Formats: sequence, structure tokens, C-alpha cells
Amino acid sequence: MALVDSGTTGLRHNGAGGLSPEQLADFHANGFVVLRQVMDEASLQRFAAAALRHPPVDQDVPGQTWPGPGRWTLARNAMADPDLAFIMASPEVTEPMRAVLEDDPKVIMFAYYDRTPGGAGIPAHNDYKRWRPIGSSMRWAFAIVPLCDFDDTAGKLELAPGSHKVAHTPDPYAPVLNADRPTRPADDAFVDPELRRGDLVIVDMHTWHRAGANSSDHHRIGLFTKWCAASHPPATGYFPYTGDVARALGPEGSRILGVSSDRPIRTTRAVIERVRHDRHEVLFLEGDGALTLPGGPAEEERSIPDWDDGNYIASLVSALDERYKVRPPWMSWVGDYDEGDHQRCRVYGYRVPVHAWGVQGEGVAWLTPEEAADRADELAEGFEASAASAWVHDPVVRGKGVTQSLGRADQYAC
Ligand SMILES: O=C(O)CCC(=O)C(=O)O
Ligand SMILES: [Fe+2]
Repeated sequence: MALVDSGTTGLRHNGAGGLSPEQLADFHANGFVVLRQVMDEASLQRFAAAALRHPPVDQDVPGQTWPGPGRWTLARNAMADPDLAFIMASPEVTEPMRAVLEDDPKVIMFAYYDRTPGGAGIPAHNDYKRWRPIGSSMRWAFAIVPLCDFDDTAGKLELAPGSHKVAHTPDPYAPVLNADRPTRPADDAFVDPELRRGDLVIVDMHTWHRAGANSSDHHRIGLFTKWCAASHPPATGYFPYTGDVARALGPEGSRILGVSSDRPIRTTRAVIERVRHDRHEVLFLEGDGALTLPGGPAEEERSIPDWDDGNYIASLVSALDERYKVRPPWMSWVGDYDEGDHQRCRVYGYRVPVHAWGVQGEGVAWLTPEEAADRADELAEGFEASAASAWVHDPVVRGKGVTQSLGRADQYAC
């Protein structure tokens, strides 16, 4: 199997310039591409020193105490330290990502993993996950930089070439894409890309992979990051990075983060659309002289224990069910909007198909985004017409976000 390796092929990739046509072709053929020795030693040491100041204990794992045997992660808002963050803004990472995503890359996950001596491996899987901010974009890729050699004893990261070929097709009833169910590769279909300290591997969103246990006497540390194309945001919405993270990234911050804010997300609302005679109408609630979008408080679901916050679809669906007796099977992120002076609202969209029973209720008004904009002084928060317009008109490519509990059962069910 032809892994592109500057050492043996003499290709000039220097990372900062993106990918050569051969590397790009390799990525598309195999679902991954390895760039050798992309990160310089000074950067690796700067990152490793900062990692020592920030132990990888973002998640409570019952029965595990760091640095005892286990799989440890630092993610959430870890990037708030410039000595960890700088690596994300470096062209060695962003430019190859721009090449494979064919768009501005946006961070969907920033983490370092520490598999301590005795830590278990990870069985074969792929990471397209509709319930996760880090897995629900319709175009994303992994960028991984090992800080030690991922060898036989520390634990190889093995990849299944060609396993990324999963079709995406437009949903017949709504402006979203469906991904086909994936096929699990045979056990002998995985290859060892021989990742070494300072290499960079870019892995497609659908590529199957597995990791070996750490039987060495040292920590297996790696930078694990995920990026989506700016035009393909996560269906659950982005991980809600804080303003501190944006500031730690410096001038690059706003360019590489999909969202960041000092305001917490406290509410979630829906743009429920129906199409009647070519009119794209959105459900508004009318009362006391105000127009609002339906919704409620934004609460983490926590049906699947994980660290990537930001999927509020479960609380939104519950609020819609309670008030309107409607449970959309999926929803897709539209945007985050300032609400009041201190908080944000995360808005999701859904199109009711023509064959559905439909949504009704007291005080319901179906307005086009333009009709809502014309009634600007009645909008309860001010952003409602913009959110409706973003769902109906923005040329972004969306997937179907689902609740964690649906993800547990079968994320492909809807
Ligand atoms: O630990 C590894 O090398 C693999 C981790 C992994 O599969 C993931 O982060 O999705
Ligand atoms: Fe994975």
C-alpha cells in the first residue's frame, strides 16, 4: 500500500503548503494520508510541556485514577492555553486540512489523549456520529499528531484503507444529506501506518480504525483533532468553545473556530418549516404582541457519557412534544444567537414533510422568513427572522442531528 512518505518519495510537502496532488489522491483513494515529520521538535516540546501542566482528566471514569492504567483525555476548553492552542493554528495542520476539506477548516474537536501504561486499546469503529458535535458534520476529517511512536508496544493506530467510501445522498423530504450505513471491514483489512512522533495523519470522517493497548512503560500521548468544512457544520451544532479559547488562538481564533463566545447557551429553539405551494413557511408563536420561535431550556442529555457538550436536540424535542405533541426524529443546527444580555440560544431546524400529519397549536402563525423580517418590532428576541432565513436560504450542507438515545439505538434509523 502506497503511503505517501516524503522520506521515500522525495515529495515536497512541508505541511505548510497543504498537500501535493499525489497526497490528495492518496487521501481520496485510501481514506487517509500520512505526512512524515511535519511537526518540528520545538513545537512538540512546547505542546508536551503544556500538557504536563494540564493533566488529561476532563472526564470522570469510574475506577480510573490518572496516571493509573487507562485512556485519558483532555478536551473541552483545553485550548484556552496558548501553549496547547498554537498547534491548531499552525499551517502544518490547517493547510493539509484545507486541502482535503476543500474549504476553510473549522475546529470540531481539540484533544490530547494519554493512554497510560496498561491502558486498553479501542476496537474497530468509525467516528461518523450524528449525536456528537465532533462527528455530525457531513464533511470532516481527523488530524492526528503522535507525540511518541505509535508502535507495537505503545499501541498502533491501524486504519482500514478504502473503508471511508460511504455514499451521501440528499434526503427526499428535507434539505439535508443522508449517509449510508457503513460496512465493517474484515479484521485483516487494517494496516499499520507506522505513525511516529511528529508525523501527521489525516483521516477521513468515515475511515474505520482501531488502536492497540499500551503495553510499554511510557505514556502514549497524541494530539487528536477534528475539523469540518466551514460549509458543512456539525448537525448538532459546534462544541461551545469559550471566548478564552478564541483569545488563546490569537488572530487565527475567529478563523478556525466555528463558534466561540463568553455567553453560555441557555436556551434552544426550533425553526420548524413547512413548504406549501412553494412558500417556505416557519412556525412562529404569536401572543401578547410578540412573535417567538418554539423551544425551551438547553440541557445536556447525558445518555451517552462523553465530553463533547453542545447537542441540545433532546431537550428541544422534549419541549416541542410537551407543547405541540410533535417529536422531530432529527434536527439540524442553524446557528447560535445572542438572547438577552448574557446568554445564547442554540437554534435547530426541521422540515415537516408533505406526508406528515403536521403541527398545530394555539397561537401558531406560519410565516415566511421575509414576512417575519417585516414584523421586526414584534420579534421577541430579535434574531428569529434571521434564524428562519438561515435555515431556509443559507447555502450550507447539513446532516441529520439526533439525540444520544437515538444514537444508542440506531443513528441511521431516520
Ligand atoms: O487512541 C487512538 O489511537 C485512537 C483514538 C480514536 O479512535 C479516536 O479518537 O477516535
Ligand atoms: Fe476513533
